[in-house]
Amino acid sequence: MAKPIIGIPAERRLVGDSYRHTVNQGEVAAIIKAGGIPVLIPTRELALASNYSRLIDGLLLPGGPDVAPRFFGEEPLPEMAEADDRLDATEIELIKLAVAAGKPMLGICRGAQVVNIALGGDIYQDIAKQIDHQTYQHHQKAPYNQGSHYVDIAEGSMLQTIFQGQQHVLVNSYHHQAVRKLAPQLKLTAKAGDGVAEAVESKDSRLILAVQWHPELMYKEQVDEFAIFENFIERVKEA
Ligand SMILES: [Mn+2]
Repeated sequence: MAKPIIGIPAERRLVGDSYRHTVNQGEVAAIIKAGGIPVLIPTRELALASNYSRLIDGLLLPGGPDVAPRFFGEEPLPEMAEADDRLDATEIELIKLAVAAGKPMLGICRGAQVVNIALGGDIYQDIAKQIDHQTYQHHQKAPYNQGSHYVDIAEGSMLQTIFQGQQHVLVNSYHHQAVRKLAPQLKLTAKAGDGVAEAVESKDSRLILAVQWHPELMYKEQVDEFAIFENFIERVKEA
């Protein structure tokens, strides 16, 4: 395969006095460095999701706002932050289409949550509020290119290969939501010492890897974090 086309849903944001479709520079740059061609997907036109899905070879689900809880059958708690239901609906549709077409996915932060929701799982709307024991600081105050808490990586996972057998890895953390009930086709492959889910993967294939942390903010200094993107491009090429 020539350089694979990687779709990245672009969040709508108010910048100054106009709305813009935006994607984090780190994700665009990491995909290019790993040998892919990023294509930004607008997220106001759900009806075009199938057209975009046919255009791409792989789907990167980036960080972003909270997912509206109606997509997993709940009402919003007071701790919910901003949500955008057209972004949610577009990403959920793109994920279902990618699964149906066997197009590999990489989820980052919100991306891990929305993949789990799209495939039938759910999330904590707010981990500090809803987990009944003291959790770590998952919204770190340290600079985002620094690791702040450790995660434990599961035996036999893609992450274990990516991190060359290391079991205990320092990652950054910038989230207040997390995967709760796993979708049937996913398995938990990393968690923090407080029990918070930090990565999920497909059970029986190499279709999905999604991490709760932000490798796009660490890959310049950390080769193992860049290996997450290299692994993604490899998976896309072999699909
Ligand atoms: Mn975390």
